[in-house]
Order: sequence, then structure tokens, then C-alpha cells
Amino acid sequence: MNHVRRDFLKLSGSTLALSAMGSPLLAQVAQNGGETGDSGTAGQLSKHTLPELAFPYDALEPHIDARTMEIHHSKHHAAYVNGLNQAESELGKARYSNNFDLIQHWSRQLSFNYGGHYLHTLFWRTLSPNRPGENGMDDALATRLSVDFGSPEDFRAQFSAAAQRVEGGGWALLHYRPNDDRLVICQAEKQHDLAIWGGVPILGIDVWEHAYYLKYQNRRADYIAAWWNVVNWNQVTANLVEAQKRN
Ligand code: MN3
Repeated sequence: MNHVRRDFLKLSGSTLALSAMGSPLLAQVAQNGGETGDSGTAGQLSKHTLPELAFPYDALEPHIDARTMEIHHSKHHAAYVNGLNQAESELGKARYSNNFDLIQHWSRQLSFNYGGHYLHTLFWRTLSPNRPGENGMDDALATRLSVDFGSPEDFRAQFSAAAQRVEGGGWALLHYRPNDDRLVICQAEKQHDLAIWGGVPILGIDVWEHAYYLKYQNRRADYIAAWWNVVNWNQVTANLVEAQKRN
């Protein structure tokens, strides 16, 4: 087994485990691997596909509008999936031909597009239509946020500030850090810069302008405030439970 295949299997394991918590989104990611590479590539290639949403594009109205959701999912996320497939294919061709002249370019493309595919899959998965009384934060998660941040309100304040102050396009992410069993908030610029090693993202907000500009224009703070209304806390809890199993 070459190392590419081995790395893919490690990813598959994590996504398969997450899929067991309910949503089919990451399950679809996990089912996409293992295809034999085309002739002219060295090693097996994964075939990544765009996951379907668990709800219609208009389900998050009025907080996130249908047109933004449609473009974000069917165009932007799709572009990351296509870019990831292309990068991995080109790297396979480079191995086959032993020509690594463009190794920096395609390595960067792999990192950027994989980050986009991974984080958008997490993003859709941790959203749900706002239904009063459903998808609220359970006591265990509230307690956990209090231990690591002071209170759920303190967590929310830091997370919102991190999201607001991402420079350019990027994310605010809540990571579970297995090394010391802590939750930490980080920013990510683009899809991957500023990422921390070993942290497992369990919640994220996309603050690229494509995520909000149609409805909110330059008012990112209003988008962030609205986004809190459609966070799927049940899924965040499930993501944390799954991440802790790796500890
Ligand atoms: Mn996006």
C-alpha cells in the first residue's frame, strides 16, 4: 500500500465515523475513494464529489438566503471539489512521468482545495433550519464551553470576534485539540492558512464574501449574528464526541 492510499484511508476512517452520527454529508466524502488511477497516473486516485445538502437552499431563510446558498454550494464548493480532483490527478501524472516541475503549484492546489472541500462539508453539516425548541445547545456542551471559555456567551463573543476579524476570505473555527483535551477557537485564512496541527474542527463559519455578500453586502457582523440562529448544535455535540474518541 503506498502512502497516498494509506493517507486516504485515514481520512475515510474519520469521515465514516462522523457519518455514523446522522448526516449523510461526510459519508459521501468517505465513499469517494479507492478508484484505480487512470492510465498515466501513478497510484490510486480518490474521486471526490459534491455532497448533497440535508435541506433545501431556502431552508435557512431569512438568515441565509436561498440564492447565496445555491451559488455557494453548487458553484463555489463544486469548484473546490473539481480543483481537488484535478490537483490529485496532476500529482499522479507527475509521479508517473517523474516530472515534478510543478510540484509547488499542485501541492498548493491540493491544500487549498482540500481545505475548501473539507470545511464546506463541515459548514453545511453544522447548519440547520431554525426551529425553536430544536437543535439547541445541550447542557453537556454548554458546560464544556464554560470550562474552556468561561461561559457559552464568552465562547460566542470570542468566536464572533474571530470571524469578524478574519482578514480577507476565511473562517472562524472551533477545534477540539486532542493533545490536552481542550476546545480552542482559531481563524483560518483562505481555506487552510493558520490551521493548527492536530486540531479537529467541529464548528466553522465561512466568512468569505461569497457566503454573505448578496444579502449582507459589507455587513459581515450582521451575517455572523444571523448565522448563530441556524447552527445545528446537535451536530456540533456529535462532532465533539467523535473527535474525543481520537484522543
Ligand atoms: Mn465558501
